[in-house]
Amino acid sequence: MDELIREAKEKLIVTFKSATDYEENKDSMLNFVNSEMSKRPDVFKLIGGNSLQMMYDNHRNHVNFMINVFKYSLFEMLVRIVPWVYKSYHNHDFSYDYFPIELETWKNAVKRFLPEASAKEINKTYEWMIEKHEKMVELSKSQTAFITPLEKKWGVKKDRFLSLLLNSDFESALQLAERFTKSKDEIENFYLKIVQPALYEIGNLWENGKISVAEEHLATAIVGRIMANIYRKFPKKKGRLKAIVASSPNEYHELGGRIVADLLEMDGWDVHFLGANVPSDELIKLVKKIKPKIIGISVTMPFNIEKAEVLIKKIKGIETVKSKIIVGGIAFNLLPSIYKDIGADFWASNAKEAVEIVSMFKD
Ligand code: B12
Repeated sequence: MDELIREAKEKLIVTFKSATDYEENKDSMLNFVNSEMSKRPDVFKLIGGNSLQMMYDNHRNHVNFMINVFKYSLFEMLVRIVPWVYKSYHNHDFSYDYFPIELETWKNAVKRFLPEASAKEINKTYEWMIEKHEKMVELSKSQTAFITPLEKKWGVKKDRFLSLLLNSDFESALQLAERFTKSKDEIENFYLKIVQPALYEIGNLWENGKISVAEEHLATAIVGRIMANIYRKFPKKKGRLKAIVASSPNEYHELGGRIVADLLEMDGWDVHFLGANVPSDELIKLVKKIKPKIIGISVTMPFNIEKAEVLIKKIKGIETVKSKIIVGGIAFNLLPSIYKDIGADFWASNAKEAVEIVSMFKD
């Protein structure tokens, strides 16, 4: 992995002009790739028993992810994410052969729709990815998923909570939560040492094809209900310490941001938590209205980093508001330094760290 990262960073260079050309032609390329791939007589051999829609979704995620890779030179992230993509799609019935064919089709799309010089530059990356196909297959087999190292006592509690989620046993999961959330510190531990690692494991089980999307949704819904119960327990302060926490546009993961929002609120902040996929313009209106001291933006999927950047630029452009922006979520945990490139003021790897960082703005 390290060797590949070094090689990718050294060899793959994309200028701003080529990255912009790629982004501007994204829809034409996407339509082309969808159409070419679905016309293939062997398409269902390549994508297994899945629907064409699942392949189209993958292509949309691909183009959005590559926009981020080219714009911010995220070649390290590319090397880290590709084996994961191979692994999770292969575990959901896609053939490994699908990937080089798909990449070759993207290469053709780039050649067809981009100006010659940009196409040449961008296609160096696609050629490199095709060349490294076997290596990526190998890496995808040894990829370790999202594992949180925990002390034994927390590991036991997390396992118990996880099994209740998997059995869809809301009542027992709520009882467990009630037992471990009697104080501020306990609530923090419950979220960071039980809920978060349990959800990461739910994701691993889905990635490995061991549970269905429905079971993953059920588990998430139970966690949402439990969080609502815990939220009612702690006193809320209204006042000058205003904060907004939201997931970026197109970001459907909201529980991480919600934990950040709740821990901030327990720490005395007056938090407006907006949840998933918040449209930029609506967020801007709220920022102008309440003028928060801090704004937290959550991004899980690397393909949404660019959306977060656009949002941050809009917020920083408001003359009447001087909010500090802190970002977090799995996308940044994979490559923390990117937060500076997109104009954020701070990054925190988890909710506890987020509370500590922004506490300097409490006075
Ligand atoms: C539940 C879930 C969903 C739900 C989300 C529902 C909801 N209401 O939130 C739904 C079904 C919508 C979903 C969709 C998808 N998901 Co999903 N999902 C998950 C899952 C299982 C749990 C997410 C979660 O809540 N984690 C727990 C929270 C507490 O952890 P956290 O987000 O990291 O948050 C902490 C820190 O990161 C930080 N933090 C988070 N936000 C912020 C914000 C600020 C300001 C700060 C300072 C800090 C901070 O503090 C938090 C608390 O400590 C994860 C597994 C995982 N590893 O997380 C997969 C996972 C994230 N999903 C994944 C994928 C692939 C997808 C989809 C692309 C699936 C698909 N094929 O459609 C879509 C993408 C949709 C989109 N456009 O966003 C992958 C991502 C892989 C990758 N390498 O990037 C994961 C990792 C699963 C896996 N193992 O493969 N998903």
